[in-house]
Amino acid sequence: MTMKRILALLMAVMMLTALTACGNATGPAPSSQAPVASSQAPDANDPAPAAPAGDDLIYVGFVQVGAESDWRMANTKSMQETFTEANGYKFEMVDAQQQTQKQITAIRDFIQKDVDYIVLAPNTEAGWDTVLGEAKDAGIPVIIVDRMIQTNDDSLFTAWVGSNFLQEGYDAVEALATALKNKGIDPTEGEINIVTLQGTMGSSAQIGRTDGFAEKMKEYPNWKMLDKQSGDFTQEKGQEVMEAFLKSYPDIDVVIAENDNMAFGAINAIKAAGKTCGPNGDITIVSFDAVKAAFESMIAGDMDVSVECNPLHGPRVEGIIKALEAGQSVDKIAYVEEGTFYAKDAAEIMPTRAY
Ligand code: GYE
Repeated sequence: MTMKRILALLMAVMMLTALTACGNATGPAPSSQAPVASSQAPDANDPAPAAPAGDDLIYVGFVQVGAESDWRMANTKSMQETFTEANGYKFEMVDAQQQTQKQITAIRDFIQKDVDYIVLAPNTEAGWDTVLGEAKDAGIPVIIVDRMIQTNDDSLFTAWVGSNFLQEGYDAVEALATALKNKGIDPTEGEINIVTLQGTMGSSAQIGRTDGFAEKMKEYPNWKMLDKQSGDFTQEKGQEVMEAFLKSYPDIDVVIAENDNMAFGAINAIKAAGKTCGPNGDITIVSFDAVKAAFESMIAGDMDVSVECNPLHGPRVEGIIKALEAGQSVDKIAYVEEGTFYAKDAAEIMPTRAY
């Protein structure tokens, strides 16, 4: 047990003794917004005694979006492999099945359990102020990972780490221009008909990718966005939406899939409709994430390009927690570096990929 924790425990015992002596357990709720954690002695109105002796684990409650995609599974794995008991953590994860309301309930449960840190991967951006205010009042630091929240009060979270989704949207425009050139098509010539399979509406990954693409594609006046619809980041819904698109639009040149799994669904739909896609096919497939299965799809000749989104946030979140435990300040906002991968390079790069 660390010295800090021995002291914390001692203080807690002293406070409890004092409490029992005067029998007064009322008083205002603690409202410390400083990113203090398990090492802090409990407030006098804390109902429970301090952690049992020998328990010096840092208690992390992780509110995950769901299990909708390969990206998400890699993200969950990264968190689980980082926050192990051997590394000094007690880790609990809630899979919110892509429901923001379930995430809000999960945060309230973690507040009840008095975790040391709440790590939140928000499903959608809006509506967090109340529940994060409750976490703040309870003195529990909130670290946001992956997608972002919308708020006017940035004291509601301690730090955020994730991807620059708007940049990814811009990158997808360049990715499409290059993918077209790679198959001998001049991206500035002729009408290029595009459909987009959007992610979960209202999530940062959807908003950034949709907006970034829309903004930058203005550089190509010959590109036409025929339609956009959400496939909720899943292969199944991606396939359904693509089937409907293929019925409505006989002349689709490009599919922008806001994640790899929806692209896999779209590819199935395209093949089932008797059409072709990929570097040697008629329909160009641009995707996001660049998970291993996307490399396989590029090697198989189905997908043209994937704009990378890195899910390995476990060690990044741990870095933030370690710094906070050591009383150091942390970056409020930290972006992850990302690249773009084309079918022609996929076989060579695939063995180096970590997810
Ligand atoms: O692109 C998608 C997942 O928020 C970056 O969520 C994440 C996205 C990712 O379902 O595959």
